Amino acid sequence: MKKRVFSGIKPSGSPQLGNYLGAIRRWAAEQDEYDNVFCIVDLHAITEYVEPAELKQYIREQTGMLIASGIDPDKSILFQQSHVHEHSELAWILNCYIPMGWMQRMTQYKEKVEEQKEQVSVGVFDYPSLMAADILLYDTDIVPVGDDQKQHVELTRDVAQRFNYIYGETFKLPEPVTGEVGARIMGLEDPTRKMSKSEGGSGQSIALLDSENVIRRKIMRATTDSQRDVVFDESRPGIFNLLTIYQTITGESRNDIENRFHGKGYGDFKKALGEVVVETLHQVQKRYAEITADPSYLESILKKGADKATPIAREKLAQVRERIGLG
Ligand code: AQP
Repeated sequence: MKKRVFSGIKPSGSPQLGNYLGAIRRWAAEQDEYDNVFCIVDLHAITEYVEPAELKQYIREQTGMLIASGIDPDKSILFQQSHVHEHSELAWILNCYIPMGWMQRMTQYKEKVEEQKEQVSVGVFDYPSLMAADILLYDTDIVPVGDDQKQHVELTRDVAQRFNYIYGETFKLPEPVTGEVGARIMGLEDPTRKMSKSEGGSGQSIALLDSENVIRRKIMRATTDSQRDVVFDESRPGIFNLLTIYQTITGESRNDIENRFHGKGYGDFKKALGEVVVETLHQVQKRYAEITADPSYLESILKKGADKATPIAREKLAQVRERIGLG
């Protein structure tokens, strides 16, 4: 029996290089090793306002990009979260077993509160409960996450344990797994903040659909420092991040990369990095254009995915309802 992996991606913007290097590329590479469930988590995307037309477009982009990056919808389950209503229902049930204090400790929530104060939505607060439902519905063994999401998987384990303790063995406890290199790609303008979709239009993020020239320009303008040596030095976050991107894509060792650019300046390195990124994304973009040429193709993939996910989710939810006396 292969281990089951649940991976979610939020259609809150156009997918960006951090999503690709930290997550999607690895999901595709490890696809045959596991029994995979890939979910376009649209209910998570609406925790912050997104224009309806844009949301639809982002759902298409995420789905298309997963397939263009090598996810095979015949081998794996690939579906849209809101098409399987059991996610919302289990999230509500889990809410009733999660103490407020656990949720208040979530770093992502605390960061949003810093930015948005009392305007932060209840959905943002409750995000980890919905994420726990996503994972637990499918008896997930492994959740591959960037290190920013690890805390949410820990909370998932905690609530599963609490439920199992009260009602008997119901949920499998998932393990979070983070890749070592590329687990956190930082922004190009401000390398102290992570690259994210919501900043796709700026120089901070490289969108997977950016043109070759835009990619090169964003990299050439990336923030570095006043030094010259192209070395992995964590105290210089700009160049360190660019080198990490280079290392993640090429798979070369830190030593080899430093030797290659020894005696050269940041300009030469950035040019080389631009080419490496363009080359990688070119293949994905080409495939994406082919997939999206037929407007109904992605819809049919998501429909088939929901048809595969629903019976699994329905069975688990029925068991939960039975256990708590709602069945
Ligand atoms: N900068 C990043 N470096 C490495 N991995 C990243 N991931 C996201 N950003 C980086 C990983 O991509 C997967 C899908 O992420 P998500 O869409 O579910 O949520 P997110 O982490 O909130 O992504 P964004 O791009 O930062 O979106 P916004 O701007 O909407 O918040 C996850 O495995 C994530 O760790």
